[in-house]
Amino acid sequence: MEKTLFIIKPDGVKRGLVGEVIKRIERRGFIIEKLDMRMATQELLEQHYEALIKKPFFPELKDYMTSGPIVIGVISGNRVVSSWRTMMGVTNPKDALPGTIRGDFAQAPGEEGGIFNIVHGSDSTEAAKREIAIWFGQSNKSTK
Ligand code: DAT
Ligand code: MG
Repeated sequence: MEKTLFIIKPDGVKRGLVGEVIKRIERRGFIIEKLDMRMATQELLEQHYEALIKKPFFPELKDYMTSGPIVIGVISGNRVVSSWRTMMGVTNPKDALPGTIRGDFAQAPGEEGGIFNIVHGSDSTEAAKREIAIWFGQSNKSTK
């Protein structure tokens, strides 16, 4: 069964959207395999967003992702990687369709620039395997 990594980012947790996001996952019939609330670390974010480290917005992205606890998990189901991406909506909430999580709950970047888009999902099955190993591998089973 295909698996993907999802994250409810600090803005999603602060705004009380954990239940809303989990409800959508369960309503769709996906199975929650793992679920944890924790603080992201700089080290894990640098591995997770490896491809973005050189981008000008990376420092801001790290600040955002460490601004509060995240809820992180693994879900499984048929074609869950692409289905979850569709459920999230596109990266910039300005373009995310109503009905998607980003389109229903997030706004276009403001003057300050950052994209606060509530959720993360792996963008391919390879990325899912890599990201699950980063966050739930031997050395990171739990922060507790
Ligand atoms: P996604 O989260 O849709 O997979 P991504 O992997 O390209 O998008 O980028 C990861 C996160 O980085 C994204 O959710 C928000 C932030 N980000 C991406 N592009 C950005 C930009 N141009 N300015 C500011 N933040 C950006
Ligand atoms: Mg991505």
